[in-house]
Amino acid sequence: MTTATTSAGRDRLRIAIQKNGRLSEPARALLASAGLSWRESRDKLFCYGESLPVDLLLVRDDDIPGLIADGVCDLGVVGRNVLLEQAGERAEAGKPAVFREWRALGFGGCRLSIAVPEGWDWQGPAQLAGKRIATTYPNQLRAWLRVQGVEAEIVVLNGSVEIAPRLGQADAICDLVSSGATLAANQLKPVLDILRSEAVLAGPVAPFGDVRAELADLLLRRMDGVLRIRDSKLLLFQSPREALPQVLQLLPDAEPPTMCAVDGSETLALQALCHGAMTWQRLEDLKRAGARGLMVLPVERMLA
Ligand code: PRT
Ligand code: ZN
Repeated sequence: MTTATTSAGRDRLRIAIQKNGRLSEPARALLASAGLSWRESRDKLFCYGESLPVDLLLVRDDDIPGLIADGVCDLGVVGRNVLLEQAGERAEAGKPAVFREWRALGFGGCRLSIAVPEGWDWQGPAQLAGKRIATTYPNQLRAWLRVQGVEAEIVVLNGSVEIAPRLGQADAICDLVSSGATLAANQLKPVLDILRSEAVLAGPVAPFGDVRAELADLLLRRMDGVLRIRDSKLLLFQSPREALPQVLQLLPDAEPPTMCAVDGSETLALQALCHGAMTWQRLEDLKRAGARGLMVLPVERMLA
């Protein structure tokens, strides 16, 4: 199948997501909150979009950039670490860029870090010169070493990178870290991050030239709405007019509030969309500043 025959003229949008793994549930949840619903095929590899002509293909995360490059899928939800690694691989091979990050999605957060044995007295990247570094991310590591002007040997492994130093295969590693527990269990310590990663919506570099452009636009608008309000709350309260400056100072993450005067008094009724966590502590601080009748409401949907 060529790119032209698989992707040209399709009137449904096809999104690849991870079948099983860290990103599969949050990716489905995000797409569902953007109003998509599906009927799953018996082999559970394909989900036929029912509410919109947007289908899902369930695959291994590492296959997603290639599926976009080949035009088999239009969009994909994948870790930035995977997307950049495969973009780097294409660039090294002299191939043109065909996929890129469209949106950061705010889940699946981790770092691609250099980690060294706990006993090392870490002085900086120059210490890696002449050392062997094990990784499953050779392209990103190579690019980083180049920028640092450090020459080291890259040992490419397919997994279990964290045990490479103990097995004598490498002196240091470059691997994904989230809590750091895996490194600690292997007597390693992270010393610097070469990438901050999270799940991203990946898509082609070139725009779609058919009905998929409208579908992708619609999906992006809805996803943006979902992402904007993910941790947002609607705060309703009243405040004496003179206390307003102090009260608003405690709401730096709020959109400009809507306010109206309560009839015949110096009291204002306000509603503000707040993007940060609305903790008890924060509500108590607002009350001390003069706010009254505080009410925190969940926000389900928003269309800017
Ligand atoms: O089968 P498939 O190929 O689809 O899945 P996979 O095993 O390759 O991927 P999966 O599900 O493990 O990870 C998918 C994506 O989740 C990654 O590409 C990252 O973008 C993201 N992610 C977020 C992580 C982590 N956090 C993470 N902690 N991917 C891997 N890890 C590893 C880490 O390297 C360590 O070995 O999990 C282990 C635990 O980490 P600590 O630091 O919490 O101990
Ligand atoms: Zn994988």
